[in-house]
Amino acid sequence: MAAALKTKHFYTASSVDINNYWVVGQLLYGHNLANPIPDFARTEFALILGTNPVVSHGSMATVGRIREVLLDIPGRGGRVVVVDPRRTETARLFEHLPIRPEGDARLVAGLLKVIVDAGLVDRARIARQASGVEFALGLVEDVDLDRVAVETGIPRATLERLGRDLAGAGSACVYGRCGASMGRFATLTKYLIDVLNIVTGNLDRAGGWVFARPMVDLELMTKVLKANGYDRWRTRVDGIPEVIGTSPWATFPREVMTPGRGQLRAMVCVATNAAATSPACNEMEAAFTALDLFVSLDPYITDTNRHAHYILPPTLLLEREGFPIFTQSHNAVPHAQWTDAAVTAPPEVRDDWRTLDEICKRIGLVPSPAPGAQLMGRLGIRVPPYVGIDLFMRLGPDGDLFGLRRGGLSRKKLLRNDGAIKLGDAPPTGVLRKRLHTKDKLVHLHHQLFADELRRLNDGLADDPDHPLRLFTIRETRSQNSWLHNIPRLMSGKRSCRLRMHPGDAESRGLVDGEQIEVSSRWGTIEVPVEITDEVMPGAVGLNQHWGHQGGWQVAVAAGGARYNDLVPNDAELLDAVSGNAWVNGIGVQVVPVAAADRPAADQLADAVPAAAVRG
Ligand SMILES: Nc1nc2c(c(=O)[nH]1)N[C@H]1C(S)=C(S)[C@@H](COP(=O)(O)OP(=O)(O)OC[C@H]3O[C@@H](n4cnc5c(=O)[nH]c(N)nc54)[C@H](O)[C@@H]3O)O[C@H]1N2
Ligand SMILES: Nc1nc2c(c(=O)[nH]1)N[C@H]1C(S)=C(S)[C@@H](COP(=O)(O)OP(=O)(O)OC[C@H]3O[C@@H](n4cnc5c(=O)[nH]c(N)nc54)[C@H](O)[C@@H]3O)O[C@H]1N2
Ligand SMILES: [Mo]
Repeated sequence: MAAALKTKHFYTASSVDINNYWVVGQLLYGHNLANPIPDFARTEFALILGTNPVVSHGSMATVGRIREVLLDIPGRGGRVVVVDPRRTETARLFEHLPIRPEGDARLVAGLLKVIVDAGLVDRARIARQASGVEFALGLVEDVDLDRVAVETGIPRATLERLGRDLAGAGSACVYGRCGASMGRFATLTKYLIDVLNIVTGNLDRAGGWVFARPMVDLELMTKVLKANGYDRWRTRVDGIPEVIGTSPWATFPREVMTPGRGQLRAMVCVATNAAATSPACNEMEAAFTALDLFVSLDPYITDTNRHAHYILPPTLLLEREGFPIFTQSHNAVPHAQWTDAAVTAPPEVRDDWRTLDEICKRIGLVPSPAPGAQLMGRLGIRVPPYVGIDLFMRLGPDGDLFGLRRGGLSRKKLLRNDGAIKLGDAPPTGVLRKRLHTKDKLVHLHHQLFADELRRLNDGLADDPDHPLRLFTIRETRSQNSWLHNIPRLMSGKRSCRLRMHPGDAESRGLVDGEQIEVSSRWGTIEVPVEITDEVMPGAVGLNQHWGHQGGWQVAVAAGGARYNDLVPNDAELLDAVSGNAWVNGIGVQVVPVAAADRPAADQLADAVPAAAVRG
């Protein structure tokens, strides 16, 4: 639909946490979606930064039973090192290396420096895989390891040992996700992580940094549709580079509020609660309220679409046919999946694609980027989106070639096979040249912008003395971002939104466990209770994501809590300038007890919650 509208006002949740991957994919491997995955099942050494897979089950790496797969690494004599400001559910099971939030770019640069200085880089091997190797290695020449130690909170000796161990491991993979992707240097961090995987000789090697074997080649599909790319145009108000044809959510409020040609006046939202999940919630809400037309496809009345003119109900996951089009690109065990509806949907709901198609019909659009579909659409033939996916799968390397290849994949065959077929035990290796989209079939490491980013990192990042604690997000097992908070069974037991703080930081502020506190950043203030725990490192504080709901979902609203993203800025100069990812983790906050005079008000607030729910 966005392609048919030829609009630049096309936004996705990836612009909060994944655009850095899309940019590095395009610059290094020649395609946004060409992103290697960690080969945990075969590795000797996994270094994981800013990810809590025991809770999240991984991201940009689709690994079934990921906890067991990781536990098997030390089980067979290998190591897993978890870099995280909090002793998470994952960190508890392995070696934990606490890091100050937003310290990752420096840590990875420091590890590279250690490895280069120790002469552990096999330059000849790497030159066969990549160009610009000297540029990449030269970047870390001036890195000061003592400064890295201060900025990361990781002692220099630990850093040096880690670098040498990583380079010396028979195979290793370095993997960074949300905690390493939602800061001002998200793309630089991701770039350095890939460089580290490459210069340690782990690219395209078993147990290293490998290319998954998907059921549908999304890289090819998006290429055919000319959808992939980076910086082909910039956003109207802030001048932020486009990433795979989309604009960052953080720029949305200014696109609505700033008059002029191209001003955003109407919005269709599919499956997002952006007012809560994107930076600067209040500005997001004001923008949604200011639209001439706001249509939301969502099963709930959420924080976001309570401002909508229309809310259209979708079939839900188990009520519709589906295939994991996005996550299948990162399958650690090659397989294909296509499942049928498991339960019958109520008659008044529709699949999201059908609702969009119906809207498009009424405004004379064919919602497809494919010229073939456009042509058929004009002849009155509407092609469901799965037809295109099935076509690509059937013509793909494992496809049935419309009957020419016996036992090959098709939608029909998968549906007949209980929805899934395994295609192999592990991702293929030795496929680099085949998988690269660059003309010379080399990984391109030379990009001046990363040198500029590193300089920006070294010059900037002064701590704000008024907001000395660094805030980071806590994702929960029984939530899916913002939207499982309305299910009574998932909300049962001891669940609450609270700020986790180290005992030393609490003591210096005179805070007691459980007391109501005020958390403020330069951009906002919220109130929550504090939990004092040495799970969190000194100087950092952790807060659940996406509580403090408003809207018609009464259980969610009654759960109370506060919105993390009220504290988060959306200023253009505070985003990751390269990708537009938001600065969510590592923002400076101050914490004080709720003033004695305010206490009755806070109590009243608690009493008022059920009333708010009823109003909703
Ligand atoms: N149960 C559950 N599963 C989910 C989701 C969910 O909400 N609930 N969401 C899904 C989605 S959309 C995604 S993208 C994935 C995300 O999957 P993950 O990336 O594994 O997600 P998180 O649990 O947020 O892990 C981020 C970790 O980074 C740490 N961290 C924060 N700041 C920093 C930092 O500056 N440096 C470092 N090194 N660490 C830091 C946090 O303490 C946290 O443990 O999970 C998916 N799976
Ligand atoms: N502070 C902070 N902010 C973050 C993050 C963080 O770690 N910390 N994480 C970021 C990340 S990784 C992400 S991915 C974003 C997520 O941001 P969003 O995608 O905006 O968040 P969700 O809560 O997943 O919203 C999903 C919406 O889809 C609806 N829905 C569920 N099923 C269906 C369906 O079948 N059809 C339709 N039409 N709607 C459906 C749900 O009711 C819900 O309203 O948040 C980001 N924001
Ligand atoms: Mo995400």
